[in-house]
Amino acid sequence: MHVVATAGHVDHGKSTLVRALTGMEPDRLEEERRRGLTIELGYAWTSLPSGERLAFVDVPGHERFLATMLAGVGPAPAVMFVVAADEGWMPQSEEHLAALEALGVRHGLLAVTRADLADPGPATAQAAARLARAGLGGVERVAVSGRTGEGLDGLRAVLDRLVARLPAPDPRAPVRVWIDRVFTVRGSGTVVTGTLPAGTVAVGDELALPSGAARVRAVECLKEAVPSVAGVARVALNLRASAAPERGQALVTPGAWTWTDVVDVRIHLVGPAADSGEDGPALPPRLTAHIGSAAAACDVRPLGGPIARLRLGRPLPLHLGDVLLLRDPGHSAAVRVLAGATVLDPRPPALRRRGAAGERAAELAEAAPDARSLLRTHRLLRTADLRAMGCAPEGEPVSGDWHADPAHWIRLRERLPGAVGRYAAEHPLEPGMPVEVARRALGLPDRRLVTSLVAPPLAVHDGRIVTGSGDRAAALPPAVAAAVERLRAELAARPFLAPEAGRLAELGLGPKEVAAAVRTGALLRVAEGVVLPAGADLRAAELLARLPQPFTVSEARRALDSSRRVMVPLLEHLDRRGLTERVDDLRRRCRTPS
Ligand SMILES: Nc1nc2c(ncn2[C@@H]2O[C@H](COP(=O)(O)OP(=O)(O)OP(=O)(O)O)[C@@H](O)[C@H]2O)c(=O)[nH]1
Ligand SMILES: [Mg+2]
Repeated sequence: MHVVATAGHVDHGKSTLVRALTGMEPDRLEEERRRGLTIELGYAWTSLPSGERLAFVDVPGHERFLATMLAGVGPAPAVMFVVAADEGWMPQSEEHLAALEALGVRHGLLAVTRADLADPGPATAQAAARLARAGLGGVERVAVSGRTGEGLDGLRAVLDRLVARLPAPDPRAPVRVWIDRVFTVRGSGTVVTGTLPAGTVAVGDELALPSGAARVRAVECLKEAVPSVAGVARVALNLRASAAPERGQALVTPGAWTWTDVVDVRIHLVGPAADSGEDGPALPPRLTAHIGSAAAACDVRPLGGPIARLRLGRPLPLHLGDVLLLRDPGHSAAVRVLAGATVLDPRPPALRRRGAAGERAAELAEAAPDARSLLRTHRLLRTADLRAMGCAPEGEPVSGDWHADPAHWIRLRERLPGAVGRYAAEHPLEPGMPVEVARRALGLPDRRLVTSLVAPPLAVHDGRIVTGSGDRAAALPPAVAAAVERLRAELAARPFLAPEAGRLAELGLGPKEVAAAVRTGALLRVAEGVVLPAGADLRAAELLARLPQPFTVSEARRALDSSRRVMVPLLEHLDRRGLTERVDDLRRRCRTPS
């Protein structure tokens, strides 16, 4: 099915035309019929000659109901612009056209109605010229009368050609239904209606409202219950929600949108505002932003040129490329619609430094609404972030589900070896830079990114980034190497008499230095505080093998000319290495290594 919204000056015959086309009454309220005026959005539908089904969202033309008009036009992909032949172009014609231009509506038709009252020629020419200026120059025109039915068949043919040209929406797109009506049905709870522009809603789906989750209990499309419906469609959804949904809220696929109250946008002035403006947006600082059926207070901060930052009165679920309509809420001039604002970044960075606004504007001036532009700003984004911001990731992730701006990734790759080198210089006793420290040094959000940046000659070993040169003993700082040499010299006579802790410290071998020397293989630590020159364990096993087997700790101690303090942990170390083994509580024997 297709959805077309009406537009046009008050009383020009929009509702009459919808009624004539569909046989349905778009003005449902008693008050509307009494006053002969549309107040609320009206809904009616029909089948076109081709068999395509078409639903109308009939909007009010009265200037007081502009917000309602915007709620109707916002989600509709095409418009039926109505101008009365006997009145011609009028102020709300101009205002509605400005709204269509701001929203970027590119599909529609011009119906010059009440053609039974006046020659439609002049009004058609006048309206066509205006539409052309607003980017709707290509639309077909048709003269009709809602009263006599003249021209209606032609209008139906025009509608058929219009809907045939509309782009087919993606049924797998994330759902966003801007709620335009809420009512309760006795016995079945809350029903919301709206236009589903794309994606699919099915019974049982869990969607999200600002107040929380909402389960779809039933789906209706043009008054028929259906198991599911794909956009474009008018839908009525029976919901089970924790809090009552409201008009102006959006019902969305969870996680698929960025709920945001700050966005960077490109401003596109429309109507009279465009004629008066120079090049930058001369907008008042406080406006109302409309999207879908939502209206939110909005502060405008110009960043430079057409780029501005909008701060919204409440968070809205937005995507890159969404268009917000900006309207002057207090202005009494004929046209209050001032601009369209295309979202270039739904999660913009804070602007702290002097000059940051100008830089940001320059950065966004050329930006296309795509993943590449977002990554240039955000540098690193996860797949889910990109999707929630409204774009499919391009290319392969650099690590896990992380995508990177290519230039940024190259810079990181270049920075990592320097950071590792500096760390090694500042921490000569450590075997390498902890990955977590590197993560912080590079300002990265995830350790996996660091790991992915590591390339030869760097390597990750035990949670540290090491230079893969292999000769790690060579990495021992000279002072420590010298201390190890002094220790060897001292132990030359009695190589198994490990020095006491105090002596180690005198030699310049504190716990850190010992750890480094052990790591490089210069020293052997058989127990906490018991340190011997490397290879002492193998030498001990050789000597012990010459003893009568099995032997006691005391016999071993005498054979190695050592002390009990050293001998007990040394023998346990030899047990662990499989060089000796216990025979009973007192004795051990040597094992021939297999
Ligand atoms: N003679 C004639 N009168 C028409 C025609 N179309 C509408 N009218 C009359 O014009 C008046 C306004 O028509 P509506 O259809 O309510 O106009 P509207 O554009 O929906 O008005 P709003 O919704 O309030 O903006 C009504 O009195 C209609 O009967 C037409 O083609 N010929
Ligand atoms: Mg009407």
